[in-house]
This record gives sequence, C-alpha cells and structure tokens, in this order.
Amino acid sequence: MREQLEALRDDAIEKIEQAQEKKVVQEIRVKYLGKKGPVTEVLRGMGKLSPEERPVIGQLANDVREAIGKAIESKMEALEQAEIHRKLQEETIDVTLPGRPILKGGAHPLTATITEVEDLFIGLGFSVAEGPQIETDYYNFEALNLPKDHPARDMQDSFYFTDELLLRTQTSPVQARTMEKYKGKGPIKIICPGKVFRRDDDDATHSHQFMQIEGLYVDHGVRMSDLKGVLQAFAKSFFGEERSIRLRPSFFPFTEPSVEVDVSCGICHGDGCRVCKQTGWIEILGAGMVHPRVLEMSGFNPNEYSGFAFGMGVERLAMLKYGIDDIRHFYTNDRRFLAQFKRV
Ligand code: 2NL
Repeated sequence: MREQLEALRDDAIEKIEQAQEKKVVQEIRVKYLGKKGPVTEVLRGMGKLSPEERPVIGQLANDVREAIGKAIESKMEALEQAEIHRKLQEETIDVTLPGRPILKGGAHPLTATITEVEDLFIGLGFSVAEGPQIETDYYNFEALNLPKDHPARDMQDSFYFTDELLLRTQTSPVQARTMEKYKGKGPIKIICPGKVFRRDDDDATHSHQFMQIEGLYVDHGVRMSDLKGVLQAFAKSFFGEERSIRLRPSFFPFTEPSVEVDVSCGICHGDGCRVCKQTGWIEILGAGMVHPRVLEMSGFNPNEYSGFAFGMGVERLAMLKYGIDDIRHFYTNDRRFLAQFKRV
C-alpha cells in the first residue's frame, strides 16, 4: 500500500508539473483528490491492514494528499503569474512614441489682416469703433454729403430693405454716428473695421460683400500733412519699411480735398512691371480732409475743427500683401488656402 500511495503521489506531481493550463491542473485535482479518486480508494482498503500499520498508512495517505495539494497550489500560482506576465508584455505601450497631432485652427486671413491694421493704428492713438450692418439712409448717405440724387445712392448699387433701410455700403456711418455722439467736441481718433455690401457681380477682384477699414481723425488744426504721415506709417508697417506712398488728387463726396493713395511697387521698386501695370505704383486706399458739410451735419463746427478720413478694402490689402489673385479664395474656406496664413 505504501508503494501504491507513493507511486500515486509521484505520478500526480509529475502530471501537475507538466501542466501548462489552469484547466488541466483543476482536472488533476478532481482526478487525484476527489471523492472517487485513487487516494480515497486506497484509504477505503485500510480495513484490511493490521492495527499497527493503520496509523502509519493513514499518516502517509494524508501526507500524499497534502503533497499533491501543495503541488497543485504552487502550479496554479505559477500559471497565474505567467499569465499576468504575458498580459503585461502584450499591453506594453511605448510612451516615447510621438502623440497624434492635434489640428489647430487659426485666424482667417481677413481677420488677421484687420487685427494687424488695428494694432498699428492703436499704436498711433486710435480706438476701434463698430456699428450696425443694417443702416439708415441718413447715416449711410445723407450724413456723408451724398445727396438724394447722387449716383452712389442708386437702388441698383445697394441692397435696400425699405426706402429708409439698407445694408451699409461702407463703414463711414459708424464714424458719422461717433461724431454725433461726441456732440461737437473733439478729438475723435477712430478706425472702423467691418463688413460692407454692394450690388456687384462677383469676379476675381469684386465681391458683393467685403471688409473695409475706415479711419477718422477730427481735432483742432488737423492737416493734410497729418493724413500723409499717418498713412505713410501705415504703409511702411503693413507692406515694408522700404515702401513709400504718394497722393494723387481724386474725388469723394465726403472729403475735400480728396486723394487716392498709392504704395510703391514691391516687385519692381518703381521700374514698372506687370503687377503695377508699368506705373511703379499700386493704389491701396482713398482718403481726404473731411468735408466741412460732413463735420457740420454731425455737430462739429468746421471753423473750429478739421479732420482727415480714409477708407480701404481689407481683401485688396491682403491680396496685395500675400499675392492672392482671386478675392473668392477668402470666402470658399478651402483649408489648403487658409492653412497658409496660420500663425501661432
Ligand atoms: C475708398 C475710399 C474713403 C472716407 C472713406 C470718410 C468718413 C467720414 C467722413 C469723411 Cl465720416 N470720409 N471716409 C473718406 C475718404 C475715402 O474711402 O476707396 N474706400 C474703399
């Protein structure tokens, strides 16, 4: 019986050691230590033993059970550890791998251009003023010395809601409103950026909706030379220090005298090329001394105050600065176009 028990033990332990899966070990436990297992079987035959042998074999049988049990336990533990180890290996992550890029947006080129111009004028002491896009006939035209029969007031050129309400055709009404608010007391030093609307057929250089920045400086003794100095500072800051400006006589109903402002061509530096149409100069904005009647209508005494004003198209400025050939690029929002103007 002793040999039988020892053989059973060795047999079980060998099988346990060979096992590679917890399931197999469980089966061994049931097979060797279960109620119908061989150890129980041997113990059942103890009745045939002599009283001296009985406790010895009983003890051995318990030792065998215990040895098999221990072997099972430690094998289960080892398999458990192996499994944890394998899982850890499988789930290893390389923390040194670069992360997935996060796509970042940026200011639209028109917004970036407006911000750049705003910053420059703020540096010259101007404030930014805004106003409604739907305007009255009075602020959009009348207060700017555009009489009822003026061609710019043609129904064909503006988007009218009613006889009195329309989409503003320029940001000048913001300036007229501001002058009125100041009740005849200067100084006023503002720039007015914003969306304006004109009934135009869209093409590479025209849009029925575009951005404008206008400026107004009203004070005692404001002169044409102040206008020229401010616009020169603007042109050099925006286009480059090597650029210069020139003023050409022009006409606007709201300024007198009026000028058209050119910047020297950045491609040929005055020699003449395709970009400047062989003139060496590129038109960038319109300006002038505020018409006395405009000052008067908004409550400023033209014998006490004078002022200059200017207006420029933001799309045109950006197109000139970045060499953009079609105004419609600004409105189609193609990411390939927009991404080129992304700044941090
Ligand atoms: C252009 C020219 C200009 C103004 C706008 C202005 C405003 C007031 C009084 C007088 Cl309240 N003038 N604005 C003056 C001259 C030119 O714009 O070509 N714009 C696209």
